[in-house]
Amino acid sequence: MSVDLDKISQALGELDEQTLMGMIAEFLTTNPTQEEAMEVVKACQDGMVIVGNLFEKSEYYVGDLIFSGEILQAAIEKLKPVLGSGAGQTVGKLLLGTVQGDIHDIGKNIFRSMVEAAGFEVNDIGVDVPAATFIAKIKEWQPDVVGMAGVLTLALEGMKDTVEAIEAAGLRDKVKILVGGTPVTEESCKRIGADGWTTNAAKAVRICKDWRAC
Ligand code: B12
Repeated sequence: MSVDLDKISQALGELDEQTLMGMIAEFLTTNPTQEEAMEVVKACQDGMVIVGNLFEKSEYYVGDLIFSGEILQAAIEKLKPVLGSGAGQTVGKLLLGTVQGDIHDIGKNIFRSMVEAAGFEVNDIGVDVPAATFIAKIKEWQPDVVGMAGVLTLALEGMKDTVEAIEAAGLRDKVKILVGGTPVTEESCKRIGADGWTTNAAKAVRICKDWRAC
C-alpha cells in the first residue's frame, strides 16, 4: 500500500484537513482496491480516537469534534467511489438508525455506503431514533436486518430498550439485529439481546451477507 496509514491517523488527529485530503487524493491515484480504501477508513477511525482523547483531556472542544466530523465526512466522500457504488442485485433489506439519545452518524453512514455497495437495500431512518420508530418501520418495510448504531455509552441502553420493544411488539423473530459503534462489545451485545455486533464496517457487511446466505 502506497499510503502511510499512521500519517493519515495523525493528520486527522491534528485536524490537518489539507494534509489529510492531499494524502487521500494521492492514494486515489494509485487505483486502490476496496480493501485498501477500507484500511484508510480504519486509519481515519483511529484519527478520530486521537480527537476523542484530546477532547477528554480538554485540549479539544466540541467545535473541534464537529470539525473532525466534517473532515472525516469529506474524506469518506472522496473514498466512496472505491468503497463501492451500490450497483447490482439486491441481496437483502436493511433498516438502519442511530438509537435514541445519540446523534453520532459518521460511522453509521460509512457502514451504509459499504453495505449498499454489497447489494443491500438500505432504509436509513437517521439519528436519535426512538424504539417506536424502529418498530413502525419494521412493520411497514419488513427488513431482513435491523442495524442499530451508537457511540455514546448511553446508546447501549437505547439499543437494549429498542430490542426489548421489538420483542414486545412480537417482531423479534422477523429480523436479525446487528449493533455497531465504539462502545459495543460481545458482552454488551448479549445484554442488549442482539444477534451480532461489530466496531468494523467491513466486518458488519460480512455478517449481513452471511445472514442472507443461510
Ligand atoms: C465526531 C464526534 C462528534 C460529532 C458527531 C458528528 C456526527 N455527525 O456524527 C459531534 C460534535 C456532533 C459530537 C457530539 C457529541 N459527542 Co461526540 N464524538 C465524536 C468523535 C470525535 C468521533 C466519533 C466518530 O465519528 N468516529 C469515527 C467512526 C468512523 O467510528 P464509529 O462510529 O465507531 O464507526 C465505525 C464502526 O463502529 C462501525 N459502525 C458504526 N456504526 C455502525 C452501525 C452498525 C449497525 C454497524 C453494524 C457498524 C457500525 O463502522 C464504522 C466504520 O468501521 C468521538 C470520539 C471517538 N473516539 O469515537 C466523540 C465521542 C463519541 N463524543 C462524545 C461526547 C461526550 C459527545 C457529546 C455528549 C459532547 C457534548 N458535550 O455535547 C455530544 C453528544 C450528543 C448526542 N446526544 O449524541 C464522547 C462519548 C463518551 C461516552 N463514552 O459516551 C466521545 C467518545 C468523545 C470523548 N472521548 O469524550 N461528537
